[in-house]
Amino acid sequence: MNTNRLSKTMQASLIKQMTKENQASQIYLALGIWADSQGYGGVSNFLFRHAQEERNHMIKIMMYILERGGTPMVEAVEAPKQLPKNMTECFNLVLQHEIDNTNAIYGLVNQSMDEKDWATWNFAQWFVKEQIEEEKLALELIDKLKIAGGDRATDESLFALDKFLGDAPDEVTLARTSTADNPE
Ligand code: OFO
Repeated sequence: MNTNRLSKTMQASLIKQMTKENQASQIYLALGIWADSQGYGGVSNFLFRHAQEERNHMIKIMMYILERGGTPMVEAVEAPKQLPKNMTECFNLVLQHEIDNTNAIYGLVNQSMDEKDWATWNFAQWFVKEQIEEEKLALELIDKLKIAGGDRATDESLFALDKFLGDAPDEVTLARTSTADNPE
């Protein structure tokens, strides 16, 4: 008896999304390293926390595939290609990345509808909601930087922004209940 409750195509798409989340984690790590090298410890800390969150997303999908009787796969990820030249570019990359990922999640939702796989449709809704939060967070970062003066922000205002992000309550536990220990 076939105990895999996922279609072959759905399993492949979920594995692809696992890889995308893992890739996202690498991107956030690279951005965090960049921010730290520029002296923005608060921003880098924020980005590192977010890298962990993206990894949790990968684990969440992995657990779902297992629960459905499927076989997840850990695929290779590419080294992040683009590093920012300044903080505006850094936050724009964050937003662009989140929008790309939202589109990938929408692809999963569409596929689950086409396949009438309502379990996966239901599972994917968590990510739809999560992406709303993540895009909102990225937009807020851009707004805050604009208020600080954007590319012309003074060292003082960048210092304040850096401190704010370093001290920010863990908004980035956006995967809130999902961790490597508890991938809900
Ligand atoms: Fe996985 O949420 Fe951002 O990309």
